[in-house]
Amino acid sequence: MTFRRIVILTGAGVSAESGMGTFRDKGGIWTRHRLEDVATPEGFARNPDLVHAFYNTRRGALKAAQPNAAHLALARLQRHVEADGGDFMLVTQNVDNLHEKAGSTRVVHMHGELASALCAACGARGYWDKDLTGDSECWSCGAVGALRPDVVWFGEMPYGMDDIYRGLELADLFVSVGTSGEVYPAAGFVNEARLAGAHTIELNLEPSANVRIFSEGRYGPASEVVDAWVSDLIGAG
Ligand code: BV8
Repeated sequence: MTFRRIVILTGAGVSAESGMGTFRDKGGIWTRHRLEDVATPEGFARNPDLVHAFYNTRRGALKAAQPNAAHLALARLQRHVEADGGDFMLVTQNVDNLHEKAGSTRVVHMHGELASALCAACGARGYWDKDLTGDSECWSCGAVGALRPDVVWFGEMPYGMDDIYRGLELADLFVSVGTSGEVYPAAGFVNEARLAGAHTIELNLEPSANVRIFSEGRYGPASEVVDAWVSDLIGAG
């Protein structure tokens, strides 16, 4: 079965073996930080220094983090599909840059990126790889103290939704990798894809909340399962 229009959705599980934490596993990020305090606009308004520290720590970990075999396999799949004239869209809930480090291009970061800052005063968004503090100055408008992490918090509109829904409408294959299926609207994408007639596959450490919606599932560490699935689909790289 050859697929010509593929949409991939990844979550924290694809980066787990690269040392970036997941959120809802044992010892996960939401077991050590209250989501309400560090991943909502209200939490940022209440205590910006706490939120800056939370994201500065994760941004600081980016430099040393390396992509794993799952990221590399997805980049290989994109090259193969596009060389064959097919369409490939990689949507990630992750704010790390490991897909890019693995060679993926045009990655849709629906929840934003650690290596980007957003100015609440002028709306500028741009590359930022240092710590953000209340004294950081906007490169565009010069405002001091208006810069925030360019990530999508709970209650905020994810990025790229129009492009994502268009991709799901046209997809003949939707693959979800390393996500618990707990956060919307990402957790609803498999339904959109099914309605469009796409074949749907879940590649995860264990069955997610959405397991019954998928046509097919393969379970185990992403570095093994994703690499094996891509090799089965297009041959070993
Ligand atoms: C919004 C910020 C309006 C950056 C994050 C219904 C419809 C619409 C909205 C809602 C709804 N119901 C509730 C809502 C509101 C809310 C929501 O979903 N709440 C949840 C808690 C119920 N959603 C929102 O507020 C969203 N905005 O709705 O706007 C709107 C409405 C409609 C249409 C458009 C807009 C905004 C959500 C974004 C919040 N920001 N992150 C950051 O700090 O990172 S979300 C947070 O959870 C993370 O960013 C992460 O991306 C996301 C999802 O988590 P996962 O990636 O799945 O990670 P998790 O730890 O949960 O799971 C890891 C998985 O990996 C597990 O399955 C595990 O088994 C597996 N795994 C582990 N190790 C491995 C592995 N797999 C393979 N290999 C391994 N080695």
